[in-house]
Amino acid sequence: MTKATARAYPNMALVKYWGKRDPELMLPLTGSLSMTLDRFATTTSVTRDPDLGGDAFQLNGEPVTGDALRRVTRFLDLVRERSGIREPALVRSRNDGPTAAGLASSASGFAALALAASKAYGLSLDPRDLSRLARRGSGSATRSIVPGMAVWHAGEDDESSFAEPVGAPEIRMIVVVVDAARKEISSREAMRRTALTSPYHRAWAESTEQSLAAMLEACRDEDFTRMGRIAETNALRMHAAILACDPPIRYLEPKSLEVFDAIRALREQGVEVYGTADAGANVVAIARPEDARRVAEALADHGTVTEVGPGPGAELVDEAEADL
Ligand code: 2P0
Repeated sequence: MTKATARAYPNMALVKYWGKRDPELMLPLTGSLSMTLDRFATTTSVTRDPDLGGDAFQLNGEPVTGDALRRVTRFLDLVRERSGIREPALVRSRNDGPTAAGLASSASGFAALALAASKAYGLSLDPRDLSRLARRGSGSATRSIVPGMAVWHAGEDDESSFAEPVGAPEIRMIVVVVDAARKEISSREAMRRTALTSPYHRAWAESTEQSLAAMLEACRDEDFTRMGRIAETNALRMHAAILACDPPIRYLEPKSLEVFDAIRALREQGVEVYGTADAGANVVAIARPEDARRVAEALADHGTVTEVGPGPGAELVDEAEADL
C-alpha cells in the first residue's frame, strides 16, 4: 500500500505527563493517565510519492513549512528507517472543530500520523508498538492510540514505554474555553524550563508517581470521588511547579481560577465535580455522566462549554469520507 488514512482524538490527562527523562527517545519522567476524547478528531492521510523532492505537509488545506514540517519529516524518518522504504510522502491533515479548543492537537495529530504513516510504509504494528511510535512524535500522542482511559507506563527504555487501556468508571468532561488564543510558550519548552529551573521539579515527579499508583487503584475500585480528587490535586501541583520556573510561566488566568472556584461551589451544593487544566488557561471539569448537563449549564457563564466522553483509539478510515 502506498497510501493510508487514519483518525485519532485528543486526550485529557487525569495524571499529567510533565517532563522528559530522555528527550531523544521521548521517555517521560513519570507515567500518566488520560481519557481519549470523542470530539475534536484529527484525520491524516499519508501518500508515498517517489517524485516529490521531499516530504510535504498540508494542514486544513494549507501548506505548512518550517519547524512543523521538519517535525513531520523527523517522524517519517523513523518510519522509513523501520520499513527500509526511503520515499518521501505527502501528508494531509485536518483538525475538526475549533482549532484553539484548548485541547492538545499534537496528541491527536501524531497518533493519526503514526497509524497512517506506518500503514502507508507497509508496517503492521500492534497497538503497543504503534503507541511507542506515536510517543516519538509527541509524548501525549502515546495515549491517543488507546480508546477511553489509558495509562502510559513511563518504562525503562524504548521497549517498555507505551500506553494501554485501563478499566475505569465512565466519566464526562466539560471543557470550558476561557481563552481561545494560542499559548505563548509551548508545552515542550515549558517542560524543559521546569526541569532546569523549578525547585519543585523533583517533588512534582515524586508526587506524580504516587498519584498515578493511587489513581490506578481508584479506577480499579470504580471510586469516582478519589479519581476526581487525585486529578484536581495533580493538575494544580503541575501548575505550581510551572509557576516556580525562572523566568516564571503562568498558564492559568484569573478566569481559569474563577472556573475552579465555580467547580468548588458546585461541590458545596452537592454536585461532585472536579477540575483540571493543561498547559493553557482553559479548564476541564470532570463529572459523572448523570451530572454532566448540570455542570455544563453552571459553567456556561465562564466560557464556551463542550461536553465530551470517552472516544475511540486511532483507527484507519476510508479516504473518501475523510474530506481532506
Ligand atoms: C498531558 N500535557 O499529560 C500534559 C499535561 C500538557 C499538560 O502532554 O514535548 O505536547 O510533544 O511530548 O505531548 C503536552 O505535551 O509535549 C502534554 P511533547 P506534549 O497531557
